[in-house]
Amino acid sequence: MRFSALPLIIQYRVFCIQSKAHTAVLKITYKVSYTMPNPLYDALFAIHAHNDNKFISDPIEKQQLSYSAFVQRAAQFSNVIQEAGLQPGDRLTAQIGKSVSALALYAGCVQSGVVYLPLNTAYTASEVEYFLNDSGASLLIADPEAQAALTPICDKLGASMHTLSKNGLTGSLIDLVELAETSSKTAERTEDDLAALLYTSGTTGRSKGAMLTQSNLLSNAQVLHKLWQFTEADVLLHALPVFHTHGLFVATNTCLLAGAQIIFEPGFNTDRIIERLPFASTMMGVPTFYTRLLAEDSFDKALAQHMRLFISGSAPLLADTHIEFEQRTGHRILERYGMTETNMNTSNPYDGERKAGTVGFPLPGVEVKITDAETGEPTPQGDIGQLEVRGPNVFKGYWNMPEKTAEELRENGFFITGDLAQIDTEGYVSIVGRDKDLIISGGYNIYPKEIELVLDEQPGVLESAVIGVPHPDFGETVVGVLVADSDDLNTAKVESAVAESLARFKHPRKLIVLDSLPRNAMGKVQKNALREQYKDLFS
Ligand code: MCA
Ligand code: AMP
Repeated sequence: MRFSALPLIIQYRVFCIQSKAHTAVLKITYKVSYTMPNPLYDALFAIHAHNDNKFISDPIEKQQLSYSAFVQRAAQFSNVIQEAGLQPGDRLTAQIGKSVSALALYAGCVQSGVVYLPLNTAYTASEVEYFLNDSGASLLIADPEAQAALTPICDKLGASMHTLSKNGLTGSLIDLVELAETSSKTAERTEDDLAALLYTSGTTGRSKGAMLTQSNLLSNAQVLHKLWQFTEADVLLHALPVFHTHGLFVATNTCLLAGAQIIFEPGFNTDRIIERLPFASTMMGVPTFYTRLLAEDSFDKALAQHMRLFISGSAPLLADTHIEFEQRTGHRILERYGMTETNMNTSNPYDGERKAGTVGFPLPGVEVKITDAETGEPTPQGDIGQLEVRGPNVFKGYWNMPEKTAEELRENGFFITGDLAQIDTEGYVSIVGRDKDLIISGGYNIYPKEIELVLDEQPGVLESAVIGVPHPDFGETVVGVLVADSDDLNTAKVESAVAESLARFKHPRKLIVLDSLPRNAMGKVQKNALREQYKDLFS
């Protein structure tokens, strides 16, 4: 391991215990260690080069991979990326299943200095085309099943493609990885260099690429690791997708820093989770995970007794779920709040009261304030206003969108989240609403405008309004309200057109046809009235 890969504190200890005779030499080494060539790689991966503890395991199927083997695998991916001609700062897009190879690809990108752009596996070919084109990525890693649809897009955009099967075991990428050396040159990066580009939808319809730097990811992981007290004795039950901040950075980076073990599930399957829970000490999930567990009689106190911590985020956890969970298991879920652009911002305390319906306190190093949307001035204590955050966790801006960036990221470093919040007298933050037209279904963000644009194009549709309504499983779900401009409106045809262009999770679960949309005096569609009218559709 390169000496500089050791955290400074350890290096300092090594330095202190050396004999006096070596002091001169060590002083030089200590100085050299200040130039960390790739802070994220060094902290998350290089540190484990000789760690033979388990990293990924499946206690039921008796499979395991050590940290050191993973670091070697990541180096093979890094070599393949470099041999493909990608330079530090270039973008690599991946639309692949959840597998150890997917994680090693992420690590390989960090090592080679390439910006990682993971995509939801549900995205259609036309959605992938947008991301590939907008990011200017030169390499796409895709599922072999998508190869036929994506090859013409890559050809058009001048990008190369490699395939990786859902389980990460086969594909043209693996063929090359198998032949690659198990050590790789680590690209020199600074804390301010980009590590990842994660797309997040916008109110204007099309997605914006959030530029996340090495220090955005590293600083947040360091804070969470400490705050949630992760250690190498922990075993995290990981059932989240690894194409979003929650599963890729919050869950994985925190474990990597701690040297903890991960039970790496391909997705959330309630039976498999219940089977593996006895082997875990912690779990992170979206609220749907917890409501699905509570729906199982076998999920009881005995099953959860040994657990150290359950964490929830990405969508509001209903206070009722929080209370029912505690009654059933004796555990209070720790709720935290974040965004793609900011990583995590607030968290309920590890020690101390975890208040239901709140997202806790600002993380160490993160400032939050509640401001008036009109004036941008702080509101009086306890008032509801827009939530702004500032800290090392806050992204660098939107890829190639300086104007959008300037609208949401103030010059003084505060990012306007678009969430409405209030802070109680003890300092607990509550997210009470959204200043943005956003639906969160099962933890996935859905921007109504993107769906409305597709609906409005369909024959027979005069106009549309897309709303989110309460849903027992997904928290919220999508409903499309249409106004017909002729007798030609065929909702089945509208549904198949939506299926062509948008990922399944964005599809309206119901289409309703009205004579007209409710509007206010200014002519603006009153979505609140529609939400109220259809709030019991799925209850
Ligand atoms: C799957 N479907 C969905 C969703 N997921 N529809 C709406 N919303 C969803 N979230 C579709 C499937 O395609 C399927 O369609 C049908 O719904 C039922 O699928 P099911 O088997 O029940 O779904 P699943 O595979 O069990 O997935 C549900 C899930 C999953 C486990 C809740 O969506 C999930 O893992 N969500 C986590 C999302 C996440 O990681 N968010 C973090 C974003 P059909 O029936 O037609 O086949 S990061 C973030 O928000 C910030 C930074 C933060 O704070 O963390
Ligand atoms: P994303 O754009 O996918 O990163 O989603 C970020 C959004 O998810 C935030 O702006 C919030 O609206 C929402 N969110 C995340 N965590 C929570 C939470 N614990 N409670 C309420 N909303 C949340």
